[in-house]
Amino acid sequence: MKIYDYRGAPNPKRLRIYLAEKGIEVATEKVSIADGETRTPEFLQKNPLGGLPVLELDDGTCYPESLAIMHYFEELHPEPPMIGTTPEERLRVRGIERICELGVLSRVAAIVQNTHRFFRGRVDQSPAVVEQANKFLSSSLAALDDLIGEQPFVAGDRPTIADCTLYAGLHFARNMDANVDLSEYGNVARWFDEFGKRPSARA
Ligand SMILES: N[C@@H](CCC(=O)N[C@@H](CS)C(=O)NCC(=O)O)C(=O)O
Repeated sequence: MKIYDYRGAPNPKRLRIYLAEKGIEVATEKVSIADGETRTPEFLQKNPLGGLPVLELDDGTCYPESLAIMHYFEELHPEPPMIGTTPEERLRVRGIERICELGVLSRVAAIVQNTHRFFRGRVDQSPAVVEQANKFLSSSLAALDDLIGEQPFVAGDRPTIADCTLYAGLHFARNMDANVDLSEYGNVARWFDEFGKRPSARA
């Protein structure tokens, strides 16, 4: 199997963080978003929406969607558990992960696409979209700040898929100058600093 991957993008990064935390090694092949390689007819056959990451199994079948790929690996390799060990824990972790993706990573992506010079000419950049995204982002960060509290990880005392998604989202914001100010969210800021020291954060 192999993963089609690109280092400058948040969804491939959250999968790499997850795999590093699990200690799972999978071959990767770079597909450059910057060079338009996700939009070639060959790549669109692997994922009609052109997004990364994509998991290709040994029989050649291809599967997009980072979260679905994490769930697949979690079923193959349940240890260490990164979604929880009981139905209630999984319910809680999955819900928090959704806040991290829909409230943070996706909002950061919208801000970056509508402000960064890389996307000028590729996207019809709109200040109204940035304003909306910033509002949703602020309320999501406030909710996560309360949820994290003094816990070492986003969903408790061990890393989960929620950490992978939140770290990839905030790391993308920092790398792409999205001006996400964490000073009002002290618990998120502390967690971001601490998680950033883990080897998986450099994956
Ligand atoms: N929901 C998808 C999103 C995939 C996605 O949009 N990936 C971006 C990078 S973060 C991408 O590859 N964009 C390039 C393109 O759309 O051509 C996932 O979680 O994997």
